Amino acid sequence: MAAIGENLKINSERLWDSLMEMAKIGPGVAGGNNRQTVTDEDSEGRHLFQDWCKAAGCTMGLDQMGNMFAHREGTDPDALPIYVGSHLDTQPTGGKYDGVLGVLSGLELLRTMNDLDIKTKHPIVVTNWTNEEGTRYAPAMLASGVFAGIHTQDWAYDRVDAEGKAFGDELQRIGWRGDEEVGARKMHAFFELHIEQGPILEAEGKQIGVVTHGQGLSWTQVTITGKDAHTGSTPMPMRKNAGLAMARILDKVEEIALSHAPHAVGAAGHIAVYPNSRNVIPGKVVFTIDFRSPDLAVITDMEARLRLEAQAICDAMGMGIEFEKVGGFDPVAFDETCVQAVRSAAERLGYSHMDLISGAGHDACWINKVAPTAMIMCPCVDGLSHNEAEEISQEWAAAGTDVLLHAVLETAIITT
Ligand code: HGY
Ligand code: MN
Ligand code: MN
Repeated sequence: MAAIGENLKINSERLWDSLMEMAKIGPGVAGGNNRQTVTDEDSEGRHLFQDWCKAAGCTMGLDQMGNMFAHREGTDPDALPIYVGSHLDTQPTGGKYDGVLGVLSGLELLRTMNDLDIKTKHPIVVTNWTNEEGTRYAPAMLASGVFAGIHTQDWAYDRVDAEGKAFGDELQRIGWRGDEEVGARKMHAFFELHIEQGPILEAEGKQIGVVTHGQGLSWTQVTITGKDAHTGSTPMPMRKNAGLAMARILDKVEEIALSHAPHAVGAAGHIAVYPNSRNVIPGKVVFTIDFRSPDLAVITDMEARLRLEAQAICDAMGMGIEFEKVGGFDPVAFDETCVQAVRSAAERLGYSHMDLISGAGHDACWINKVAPTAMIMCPCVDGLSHNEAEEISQEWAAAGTDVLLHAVLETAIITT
């Protein structure tokens, strides 16, 4: 077969149709998706993906964390596979493309290679990583984290959701707990296509993000203990209002993140107020602070200042406070050879591109610890994600998948 030419492209219509078909499973209430990890909707999406992969001639592997591996044979049985993929689970008010584009673009690679009867030295494996989002079960990237040896499988199985249901039990219940040992698979390389989930590529008018790094993440769960009391008859000086303490702490979180502008970010997305009754002063609040930065020293500083400032606020208000680190990973530098394969693919195809640091966390951030890894990003409209209005164009999806195809074929070595 001729060298990989710029005219070698995927089937954009077929990719888009598959994205729209998957989006019908676990619909949200505003055009997006609510297909949370190890729910029945997750299982339905997994079955559809598995059916498509089998129709494309793949064999399907499944490990004890429910990670799915659709395998396309290579010509050299001893060559380690090239893995591609992302996640099919979504936020409760998620979009149609976060993670899903990375899985279904991998499937589109196999379909295109089948159409053109392309054979490669290295096998190709398309992966669906379980519980990337970390919304129902913290932390994010749970199963890829077990695969990379970050978390033990038992610890992961014991994670509980807001209803007290354990992850391992739910994975078993939906019938997607496989037998394969997690992490036993060895990879030649891993590539992940993902929407940017930020505004940079669209604002810069670029079709492709060549992701050189991923920023680090820190999740600290804070529990404040005040005192339930009547919101009407309790005099203001007597109150132990845990909600008020949280408000003052969240204002400090904003101040701490802005003190490291322009790259650091901070917010609380998870907030639980108890008893959450209109006429009861909240005696307890539990919330999670999400700090991120490309610089580990900045993350460490933000974590330390949060604990110091929050403790001082609660001491002054006569309330108890507890901190628990519930997630996090250091900033990531992706593999230069894989990153260059992405960059040269974009150049060969004539797609506008720029180097990018990923603002969001991805399974690739953990897989980078066990295999040479790189990411490709495509723009998303207004940089919006983790919102049902998340949107991308068919052209952006196709361009990202074309780059994935070329980067993978360059790495997998075409034999015919
Ligand atoms: O939190 C993240 O960055 C990813 O969306 N799980
Ligand atoms: Mn994602
Ligand atoms: Mn996400």
